[in-house]
Amino acid sequence: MLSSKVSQALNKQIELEASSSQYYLAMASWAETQGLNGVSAFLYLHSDEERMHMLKLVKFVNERGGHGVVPSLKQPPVTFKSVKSVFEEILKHEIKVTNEINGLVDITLKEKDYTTHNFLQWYVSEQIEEEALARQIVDKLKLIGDDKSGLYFFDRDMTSLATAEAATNKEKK
Ligand code: OFO
Repeated sequence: MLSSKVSQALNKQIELEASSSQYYLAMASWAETQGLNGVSAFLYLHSDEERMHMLKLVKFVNERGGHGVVPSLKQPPVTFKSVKSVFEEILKHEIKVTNEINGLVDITLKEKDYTTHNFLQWYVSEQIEEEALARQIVDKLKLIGDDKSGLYFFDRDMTSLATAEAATNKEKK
């Protein structure tokens, strides 16, 4: 049985994962309108992944006698300055998520809830991957700078990355 403190903290995380999904969905839709099909494919997938993170938490909370609450969400931005700014935002957002997960882990230790602590280890590893990937993409975009043909090839590479991510996600489920 979850303590009310842990249950509240997990529900806060449910909200954060749901808003991540919504945020990345807005980015995907914007990228699609810019003709960046590889970038948008990657972002649509990333949005789905965040929904899966949320769902995993909802199910865990319910299994442990709590109630996973579906949150109402703020509207994410509609347009973005550039592809680089999109991935910089993602990196910033993922760093924030990592901090929140660490805070959650800390709460479970204080509450001596070792089951939830164990469950959260999946999120700890996931955050390492998510931050590393975002960082790698931002670095690539820095190299490309304002080079239009560089962006064209970047978008093409993102299509392959999206395909590879889709295969990894299937394994993770
Ligand atoms: Fe759920 O990992 Fe990103 O936000």
